[in-house]
Order: sequence, then structure tokens, then C-alpha cells
Amino acid sequence: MAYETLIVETHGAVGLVRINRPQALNALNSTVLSELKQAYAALHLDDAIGAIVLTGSEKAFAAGADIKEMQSLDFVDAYKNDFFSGWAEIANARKPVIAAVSGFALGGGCEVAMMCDFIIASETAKFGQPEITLSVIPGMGGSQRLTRAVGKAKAMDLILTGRMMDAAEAERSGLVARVVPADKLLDEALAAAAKIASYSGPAVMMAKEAVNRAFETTLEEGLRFERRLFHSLFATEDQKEGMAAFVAKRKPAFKNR
Ligand code: CO8
Repeated sequence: MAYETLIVETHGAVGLVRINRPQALNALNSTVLSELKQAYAALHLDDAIGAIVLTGSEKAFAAGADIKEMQSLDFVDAYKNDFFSGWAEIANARKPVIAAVSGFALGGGCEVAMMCDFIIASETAKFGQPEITLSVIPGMGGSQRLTRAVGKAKAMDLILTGRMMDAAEAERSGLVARVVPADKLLDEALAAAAKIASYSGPAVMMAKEAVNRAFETTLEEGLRFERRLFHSLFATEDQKEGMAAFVAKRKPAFKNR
């Protein structure tokens, strides 16, 4: 399928989704959102795909929500149409999604990277929530996801001053899982996604669900939830195969993507 603002490829069992609006540093307009929803839906329906990499260009993962599209929005329209709520569908992707970030990940760009399961950043990456400079605040989850990722002190610093942080600071703060040289970014992200996609799909999805639950519930409830998911995996053929292969010292052949 041809998109106006995305390039979608498959690399083995990995779907690679590239935001492609170079003229606007990949600013996230309504077309990007609707096309991302279509691309994610297609990749989720495709049983051959076990993981997704979301990326942008070398210069920008995404420089934010599209300010030109947003500037004339008024309160009633924003409220009635629950502006930005559509991004929840991207955040709720069930297959694992890795953000491969190079260059600017600002405002909505940083927020979309944080909607992914983890971020691999190039040394050139710059993260920030500069909405305050436009007299608005993060509107796609930044105040919540950034605070959970890096803690109150750093989140307040970034959101109140609007400053950017580089890849090293983002890794130190826990926002980013790995930092790699710019020319290795895509290879590293695709390799990580391919590794995830080589495992049993239900186990991967449940692992993701269990980690995400940690942000929603008490420790006691989270531990119970994890244990129940763990129990349920013993109903899968892939659990039998994974453990039999370990014992027989051979490679497992998982059936479920
Ligand atoms: N929206 C629209 N266009 C953009 C955006 C953007 N976010 N960012 C860059 N562009 C465009 C520029 O306007 C420019 O277009 P043109 O060539 O037509 O003038 C082109 O991309 C290149 O940009 P620059 O010339 O500015 O490139 P530089 O390398 O000089 O600077 C920066 C790069 C520093 C990234 C700069 O472009 C910048 O500051 N961009 C805006 C960053 C920003 O403020 N992002 C946050 C946006 S707000 C948001 O994401 C969430 C809002 C939540 C609201 C909630 C409401 C419910």
C-alpha cells in the first residue's frame, strides 16, 4: 500500500515504518496519524510480522505535532473532537514496537517515541518537550510518560524550560534503552526487532502486557497479573517446544507468531 507520509517495508518478520515528511522535519499532522493507524493495523493483521520498528529520517524522528495545522484550532473544536486522542491507538499497539530515533524527537515526536516499547537512539538524537515555548503543554502523553520514564525532577526541567537533551543524557535518565552510532541505528533496531520476532508471539505480547501493567497498578496486583499470565503460557505449544529444545540442546521451532 502506498502512503503519502510513510514508507513501510518488511524485513523478514519485522515491519519497518518510516515517517516521511522531510519538508516539515516529520511534523505529525492528521495524515501521519491516520496513515500510521492504517500501517499498524495492517502489520498487526499480518501473522508473518512479529515486531515493528518506527523511525524517521537522519535529521528528525519527528519535530512535534504539526504547528501549522494546529495554530488555528480553537478550544471547542479541540474539545469536541478530543484532539490527539487518536494517538491512543498507536500507544496501544499489541505487537512490540521499537522507536529508532535519530535527530529531533520533540514535543509530539518525543511523545510518539515514548508510546513505543523502547527507544534506541543514535548519538545525534535530541529529545525535548518544547510546547511551553508555544504557550501550550504536552498533549500526547508527555507530562505522564516522560515523568514515569525519567522522574519528576528531569521531567519538570524539560517541560518547564523547553530545553532539549542529547542522547547521552536521555540514556542516563532512563528514557532511552541504547545509544548507537548514527550509521548503525537502523541495523541495531532491526536486529533487536528480529530477535524479538523470533520468539513465541503470545509470550512476547504477554511480556509486554505485564511490563506495561507496572505503570497502571499496585505492586501486589501487578505481581498477581504477571503470575496469571505466566501460568497461561503453559497452555501454549511454544512453551513445550521452548523447554524441550533447551533440554535437548537444540534450537526451538516456535509455531505462534
Ligand atoms: N510543525 C510544523 N512544521 C515544522 C515543525 C512542526 N512541529 N517543526 C519544523 N517544521 C518545519 C519548519 O516550519 C520548516 O518549514 P519551512 O521550511 O516551510 O519554513 C521546516 O520544518 C524546517 O524547520 P526549520 O527551518 O525550523 O529547521 P531548523 O533545523 O532550523 O530547526 C527545529 C529545527 C529546532 C526542530 C525547529 O524546526 C523547531 O523548533 N521546530 C518546532 C519544535 C516544536 O516546538 N515542537 C513541538 C510542537 S507542539 C507539540 O508537539 C504538541 C502540542 C500539544 C498541544 C496539545 C493540544 C491539545
